[in-house]
Amino acid sequence: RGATVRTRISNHVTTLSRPNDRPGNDEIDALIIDALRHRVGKDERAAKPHDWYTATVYALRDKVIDRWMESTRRTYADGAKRVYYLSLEFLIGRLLRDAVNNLDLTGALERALRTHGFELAELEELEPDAALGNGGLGRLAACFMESLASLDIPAYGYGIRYVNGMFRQRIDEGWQVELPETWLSHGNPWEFDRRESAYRIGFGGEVISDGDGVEWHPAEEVEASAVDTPVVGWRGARVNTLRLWTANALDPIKLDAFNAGDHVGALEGEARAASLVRVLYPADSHKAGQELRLRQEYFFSAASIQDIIRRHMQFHEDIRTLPDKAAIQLNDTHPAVAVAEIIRLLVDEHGLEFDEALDITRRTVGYTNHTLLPEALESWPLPLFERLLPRHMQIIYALNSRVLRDARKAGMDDPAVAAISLIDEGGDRRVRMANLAFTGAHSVNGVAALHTELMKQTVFHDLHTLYPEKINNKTNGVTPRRWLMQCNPGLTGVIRDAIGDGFMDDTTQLEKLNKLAGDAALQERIAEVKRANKVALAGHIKELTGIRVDPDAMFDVQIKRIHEYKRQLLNLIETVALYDQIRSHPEKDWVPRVKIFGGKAAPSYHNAKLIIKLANDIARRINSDPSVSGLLKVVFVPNYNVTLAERIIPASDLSEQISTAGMEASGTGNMKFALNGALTIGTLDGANIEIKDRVGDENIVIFGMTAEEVAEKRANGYNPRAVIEGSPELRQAVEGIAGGVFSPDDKDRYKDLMGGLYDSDWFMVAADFDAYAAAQRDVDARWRDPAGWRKAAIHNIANVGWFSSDRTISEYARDIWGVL
Ligand code: T68
Repeated sequence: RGATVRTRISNHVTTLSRPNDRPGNDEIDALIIDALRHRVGKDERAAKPHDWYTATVYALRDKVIDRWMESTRRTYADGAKRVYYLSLEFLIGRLLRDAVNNLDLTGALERALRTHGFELAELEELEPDAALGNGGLGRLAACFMESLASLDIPAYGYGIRYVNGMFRQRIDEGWQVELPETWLSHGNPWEFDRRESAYRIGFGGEVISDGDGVEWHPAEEVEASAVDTPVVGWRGARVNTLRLWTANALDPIKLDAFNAGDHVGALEGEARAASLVRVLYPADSHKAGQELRLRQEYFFSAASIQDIIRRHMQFHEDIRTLPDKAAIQLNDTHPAVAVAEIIRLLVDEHGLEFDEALDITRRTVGYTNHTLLPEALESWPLPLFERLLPRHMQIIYALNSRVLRDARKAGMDDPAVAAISLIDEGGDRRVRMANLAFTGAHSVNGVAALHTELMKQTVFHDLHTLYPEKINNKTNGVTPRRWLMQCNPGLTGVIRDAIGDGFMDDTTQLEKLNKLAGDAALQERIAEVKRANKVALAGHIKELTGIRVDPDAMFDVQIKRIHEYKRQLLNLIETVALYDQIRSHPEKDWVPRVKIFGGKAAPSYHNAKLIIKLANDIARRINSDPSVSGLLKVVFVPNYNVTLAERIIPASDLSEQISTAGMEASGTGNMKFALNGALTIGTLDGANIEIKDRVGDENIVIFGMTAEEVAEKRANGYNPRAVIEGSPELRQAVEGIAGGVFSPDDKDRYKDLMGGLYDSDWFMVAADFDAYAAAQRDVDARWRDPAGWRKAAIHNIANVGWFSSDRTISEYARDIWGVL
């Protein structure tokens, strides 16, 4: 059952659905002009487009503030439990359209701006894309914030206000070049500085225990200060807060040093503080490992926990009622040190016994796991951890001794006990953050059904045996406001005409489209919208890359972080194989395709960067070969981000979700594509499985090994060389790439990359190749039957309403947080 977003809006809240509540042009216009004059400081004639953009945001913010305060007052008055979502990443993208749409002000604002000669869409382009995240994990946090507000659940998101978020990607001669993205360079009109909400965060130093207790005397301290951004729910249901921490030195300038002539040393404290919030670590699904990263983790976790406890004590006075009033969700292990921080505050500052503190902590905390990849599981060298956080280290030992005691009591053997331990004793001793999060939480959830099962069988096997009630599944979702209504107004309009607007409050109502899937008129209208979106994207691609693509060709899209397990390489090799086939059999009835790739590689991830270069090398060769022109084009879109996704997804025909089975925890792009009427070609991995179950086997193209088969093949010895040699198409493509067909300027460029396929092929590219190629020919066959394709597209739209993040959040609220 889907969540209906309006059911919880209490009577005294005005929803914006009533027409008389909508401000006319005059009100919003007056707010904009006032902001332009008094806050931007420009008069209408002197104002530049950017000034109008800023004034528009200020005007909207003013409309939001009353609701924001009202939401807060209501929560205090009800004494309601709050949700705190701790995440080192929030990949928010632009906020203007989100706020306008959720406040139902689109029409009024468009009219107001037109009287000054501006289009809303034009001003939207001036907003920087806030990329305080890497990929899926960060974008999920942003969708969750929007759904929490839409479901009228009191919530705070807590994170870091990075000065430089995700880097900007430039493609130079086909290579990725990373540039700093300066999203704050023109100021950020959405945010509110909360200097009064500031906390001291300590690092290092020593722990002194005497008869009365324990005192931690940090060697250094910085101040964390809050910067708030309002998050508006659908129809203005509620406005929640995204609270991002920035850092200041306690002593911004050491005057004695300055006066003594040490002008740089005098500012060192400020520089150290600034470095904490300077950059987002750009490695997705990979641990960062540097000391600064651990400092960032503790900095934001400690500030958030202090803020949560201060708020609790202010209104409820008794720390023991914390679990009744606060639910803290850890987005992966990045905030796992919060477990130790809560216990520390309860024991050292509130005078509780350790066991009671642990019980309160566990009842308050939930942990979400997003990956099983061993290279992504965080652990910190014990000496580093102890040097930076000596008191937390003691607390982790105390927690560990209780956990190990439980394990022994349960009769577990040595290997099981070693696997459960919070300390990895193999080699250099390390603190295992996943084990800390697991043992410090009452709930541990995976993000798709398969992923949750694999958690139980693999990384958390022994912890699950010891604490079988903790692991639960919460399949991911995406917000339909951003990922359907805002990014695809054309499709939204057609759906509305077909089934009414109930789906806007409950996306499971999209199911009403199922019985219209065969309706030729509806198929036609949806196809027209898709074509218009493709024409717009083609124009954008021309602008970005200079490449001309045909909007009538199939747009076949793989956009996501570049990672070997996501297998962009499988797609690229198949592209080369197709290219070879078209040239050998020009007489065949080939389906014209545009292969679109986009995504960033972690700067230190050699193979991922090489895959980007390969995509660009393949594109250059194929796009300039007249023998396939009109049949095959390859595009690598630079600087893939949320804003680009909003343009590409509504214009896509085919969604590539082809990870090695068992490796993609869920995927969320897969949901966005299906919601916008693309068909999926995918493996039985992550949420693809659940998408297949909902859209039906005949409306999705599944290929390749299952997770079980992958595990089996890895265990029983897999010979990729034999596989490559046994598949003529694969062999020709791999040999071509390895031999320099696509890199005449450096014939050996891809020798090692291809060599890796022959030698180990961990990601099973070769093993799945023939199945993938066959599935692509099946896609061709479907495309040749336009009515069949369109019908399948409608069934996709109709049946993925369940993947709304409103549904996901309702499940967290009910099962983990106890707030619904
Ligand atoms: C993603 N994880 C999963 N991690 O890969 C994806 N990691 O399957 C899932 O849909 C998504 O989470 C949401 O659940 C990530 O995006 C990271 O970005 C990351 C960042 C830093 C360190 C480790």
